[in-house]
Amino acid sequence: MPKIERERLFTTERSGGRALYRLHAVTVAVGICLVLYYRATRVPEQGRAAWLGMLASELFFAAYWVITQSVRWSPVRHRTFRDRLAARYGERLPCVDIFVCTADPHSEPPSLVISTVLSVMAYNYPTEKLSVYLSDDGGSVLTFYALWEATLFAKEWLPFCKRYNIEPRSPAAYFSEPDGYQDVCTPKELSFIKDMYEEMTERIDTAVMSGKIPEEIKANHKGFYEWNPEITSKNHQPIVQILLDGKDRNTVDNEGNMLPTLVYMAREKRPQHHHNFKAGAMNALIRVSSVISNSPIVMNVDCDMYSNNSETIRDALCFFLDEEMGHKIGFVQYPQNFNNLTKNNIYGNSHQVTNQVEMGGMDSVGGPQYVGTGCFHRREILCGRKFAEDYKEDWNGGMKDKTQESIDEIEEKAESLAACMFEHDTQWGDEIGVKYGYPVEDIITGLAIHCRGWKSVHNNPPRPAFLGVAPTTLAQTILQHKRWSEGSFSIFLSKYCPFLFGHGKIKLRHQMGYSIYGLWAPNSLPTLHYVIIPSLALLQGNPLFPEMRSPWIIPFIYVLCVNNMYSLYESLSAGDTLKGWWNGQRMWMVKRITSYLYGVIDTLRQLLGLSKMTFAVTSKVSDEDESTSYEQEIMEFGSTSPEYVIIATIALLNLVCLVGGLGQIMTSGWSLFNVFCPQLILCAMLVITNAPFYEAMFLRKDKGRIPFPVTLASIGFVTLTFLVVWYQ
Ligand SMILES: *[C@@H]1O[C@H](CO)[C@@H](O)[C@H](O)[C@H]1NC(C)=O
Ligand SMILES: CC(=O)N[C@H]1CO[C@H](CO)[C@@H](O)[C@@H]1O
Repeated sequence: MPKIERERLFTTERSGGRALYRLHAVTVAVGICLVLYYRATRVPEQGRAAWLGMLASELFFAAYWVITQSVRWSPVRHRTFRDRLAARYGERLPCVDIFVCTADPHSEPPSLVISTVLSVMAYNYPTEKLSVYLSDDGGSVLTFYALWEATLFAKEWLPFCKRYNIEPRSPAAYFSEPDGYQDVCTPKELSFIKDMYEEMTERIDTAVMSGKIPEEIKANHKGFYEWNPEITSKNHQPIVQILLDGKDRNTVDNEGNMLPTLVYMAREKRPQHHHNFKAGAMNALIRVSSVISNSPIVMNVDCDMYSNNSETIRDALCFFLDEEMGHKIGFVQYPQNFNNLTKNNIYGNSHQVTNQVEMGGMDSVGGPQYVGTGCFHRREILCGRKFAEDYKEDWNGGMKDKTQESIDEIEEKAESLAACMFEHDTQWGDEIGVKYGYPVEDIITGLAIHCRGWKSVHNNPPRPAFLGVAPTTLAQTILQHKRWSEGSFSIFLSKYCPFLFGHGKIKLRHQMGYSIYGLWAPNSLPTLHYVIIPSLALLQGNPLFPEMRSPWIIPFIYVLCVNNMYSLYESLSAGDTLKGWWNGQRMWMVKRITSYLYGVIDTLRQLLGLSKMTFAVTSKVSDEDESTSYEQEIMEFGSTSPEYVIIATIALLNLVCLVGGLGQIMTSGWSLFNVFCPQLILCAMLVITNAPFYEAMFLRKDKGRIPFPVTLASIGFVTLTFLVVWYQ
């Protein structure tokens, strides 16, 4: 039979300008070699330790630069063809399970959680093939109550979305858009649905505030009686409640269309059993869903990441159902985009460069990492299946209509799968499901999938598929990066180190790509050296760079300028502004001297057995003052925390060194200028970058300034440093 050439459901395009990029990379590589050669061959007698420190730092930076080239060499991006999917499959599409994870009703408000749930329930997809699961690790009746309210609201909301084809389908996001939604329907309809939504959120927020559910509401659903006064978030039985089951007459919307299945799950928690954080919740969801819907495709999102595009499921299926490549693809990862970034991105949280360049680059060498949210998996792969060339998925899997059991029986079975003891002596968390034991378990889960032979795809459509909430304070940003860098570094030092675990299984460039994140944390030490030592040496009269008239200065300047210009180009072409790039550079330094430093220290403490792994949820609520200064792009400090002392100390140290250094040069003649010019430039650049910190220390009067004790402590540290340097 002749093979029929079918049109592909997706295409892969290489980024342009790679020849130019590679040429540039080669010249930078030459520059770096010259710098290292100069360092290694001209170690001075005086200031030997500082010089060798510079050498070590530059060696690290050089190695890290080489690693980052793995993803920049040939990034790709994809385009999908949903029209071809529709022409070929119509509505004969696979069933899809969607997991939403939440952990705590106070840092993740239930009204926000259900907006996310409603946005995924409203996907443009056959509802009988869609099941939505909410995992509540807080085990809170408040979250259950909010979800129950959502089932009532969904009966109006889903038909409304579909009738007027509105976007986004998260009611919170839709109604908070300043304008644009007025024209789609009659004002009467709009005010009806809007009032309904606002009354619902008010009821939920009131319940959350008081911590209690009104008795008359409890009578509406048997699920409420699962909670009794003894239940705490850390000690309760497994709870699985099928709120909408896709069979019952109760589960149609007000136009008579079926609603998607909706399930609430709080897995069992007991103080004596370790619950393995989100990985534990994911694995419980995989099992619980297997007795309810058992769809072949599983998608998971964090509770703060709503769907901004109702076509995303069909979009992702263009990859899985593609005849030529689909059988190789294990998961489709969407980037993390945020809906509350400010124009210039004061805390450097836009991730656009990561999304467009680095993830696209990972895609070209074997596939992006699984980042734990916004990802479609094949169920079988999460359950440990190895890749085989002749693999063929049965897309008709799923069991919604096939089961004859009653809801009660199914719930009981599902609850037994969400019990603490279930995983005892099984492969769950190791060979099966999401892995346990590491704070960023998603990364090793993805790595293991790649090592079993599967590819993954990074799909970054122009219109973001999911929108989350970026940290809106400096403290949250630092905490989030501490968690990421620490988690990735501890993986790098474990048996899951990409170079060991991936050896012989995935490409070298893929291993290097994974290491970009694994080596975030150790970047802190060379960076600290670079922002402290040359400035101090300037004050001491100790040159650490070639003088301006020496030809050796050329590679230093070349590498510095070209790297910064390239990073500026990368940011601008990813959609950032010039000021946004500049803010990003400042945050790059701040993260390295605080988050990553803490990441290194904590990882080493764990290795030595001095501390246990903990998991901090980044709070998604911020107070009014903080939000205002975030919108005005003013850095917010306010509290006295040690990381602010580090930031302030380094800022102050550089200021003093710059002033002192300039003073010395002016008094002792311009011959010194030649020798110390590079250090002056470095120091001056640091001072300019740090400008907002001086302002926050000495000029600002508002609540968000750097508190006086922090300023005082940093003055103390700077003085101490100078005393030590002088009298050593
Ligand atoms: C979300 O999607 C809409 C289209 O419905 C688009 O206009 C908007 O830019 C997207 N939001 C963000 C933050 O990109
Ligand atoms: C949840 C949250 O913090 N949302 C904020 C995102 O940022 C905008 C300002 O750009 C705020 O208005 C939101 O409250």
